[in-house]
Amino acid sequence: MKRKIVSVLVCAAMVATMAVGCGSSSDTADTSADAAATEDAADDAAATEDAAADDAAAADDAAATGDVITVGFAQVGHESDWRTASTQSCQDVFSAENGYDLQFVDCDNDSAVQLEAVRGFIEQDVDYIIIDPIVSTGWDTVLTECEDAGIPVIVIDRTIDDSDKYVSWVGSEFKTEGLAAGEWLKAYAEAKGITELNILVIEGSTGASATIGRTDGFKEIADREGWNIIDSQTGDFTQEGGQTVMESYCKSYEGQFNVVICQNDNEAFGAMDAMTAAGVSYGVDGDVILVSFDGCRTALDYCLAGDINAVFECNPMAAPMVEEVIQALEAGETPEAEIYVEESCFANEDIVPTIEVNGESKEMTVVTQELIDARPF
Ligand code: GYE
Repeated sequence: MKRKIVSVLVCAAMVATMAVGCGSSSDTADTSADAAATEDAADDAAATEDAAADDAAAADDAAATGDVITVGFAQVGHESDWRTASTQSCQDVFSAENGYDLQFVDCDNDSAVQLEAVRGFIEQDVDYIIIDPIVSTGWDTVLTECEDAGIPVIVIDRTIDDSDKYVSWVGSEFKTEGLAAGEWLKAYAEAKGITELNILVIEGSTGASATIGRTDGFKEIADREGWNIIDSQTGDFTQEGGQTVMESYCKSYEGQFNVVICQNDNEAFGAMDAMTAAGVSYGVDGDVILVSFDGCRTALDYCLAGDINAVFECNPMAAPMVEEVIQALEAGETPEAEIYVEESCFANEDIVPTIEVNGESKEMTVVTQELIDARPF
């Protein structure tokens, strides 16, 4: 099977740069910085206007020649910051200006709604269907219907594990993210002289491949190291879910835990509120090591502030890669079957420079304000 790894960050940065025109260099001398920034801003505005005019012209051309590509996207829902960024990325890429007619359905984390959405796209006879599968199973029947209708399906983000009737999948290695969190925790505890780890996990939505992969990866390290995972319950990838689970953990396991692993940023925000309310300290100066996955801007703000110790990135800006797949199909080419996006790992402290995951060395990037400011999501 063909496998390709793409740095979405680089692509996302390119998109961001294109959207705002050429940014000013941070090396600009202080005295001229303001003037240069003003000039840059004017240039940027002009560039943006030109780009918008070009896009509108392209859209008119596409409409005139009947070349508009209709894409149906069955999105998981709107449960997290990550999801919001993913939706935005798709809407930006599959815009009218770019020659697309995007039929977007927010499935509100309901698998039945998602199946219905896909069947609706078949009825509308869209050109392509993009699915971010809420759960990884139960797909073969509807994908067979897509195949019978001759509509290519592209899977984004979470995986489908019980059918291969789709062209390509574009997303992240969730198990690797879990392994990375485990390897970092091992090295961090050693560096801090912490000998006993008593861990609470707040899982993502049940049946989602992101949850399954992160759980398996982290557990593999925990089992290898003989750590105690006290409990592991779903917070459904939401802030509210994370808070509710953490409130109950604080009552049930008072004084018994020193690590909380949240399988996404928003759960970590909820867990922080619950721990604060229960008088439990967390983060770099606290009693509890707090870890999250995703790495959207707000979570990195908390990491920079020391409230979250480490964040394992999951990159939501995959839509440009999906567009590449569609463009390959339009050109009669065979796209890659699996396209993995590259991801980083972030920490507040500079005491674990690298970790080894799947036999490869991965850098732990220390979060800075500049890094957050430059972040596209
Ligand atoms: O981690 C979470 C979102 O499927 C990778 O879903 C995605 C996950 C992400 O709700 O924030």
